Amino acid sequence: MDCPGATLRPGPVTVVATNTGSSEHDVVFSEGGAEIGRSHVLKPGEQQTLTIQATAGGPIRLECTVPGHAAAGMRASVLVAGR
Ligand SMILES: [Cu+2]
Repeated sequence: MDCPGATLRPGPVTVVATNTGSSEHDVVFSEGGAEIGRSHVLKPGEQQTLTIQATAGGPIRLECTVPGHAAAGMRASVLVAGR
């Protein structure tokens, strides 16, 4: 899944991760193959705020690392401006 129209500026990005589902999930952020942020495994209804550093060029990839979830589509990427 891409996030059309969503392009981040390089620099710190504050992310609010909210589990609106009915099972546990997390979200891991990576850029250029390196992990740049990771939430706890969030229970349904839990929320966590974290700050990641977006580097020019991106993209930043997001995925849930609960087994089977990324393969089921729980992943996305967001562009970062500049290069
Ligand atoms: Cu998940």
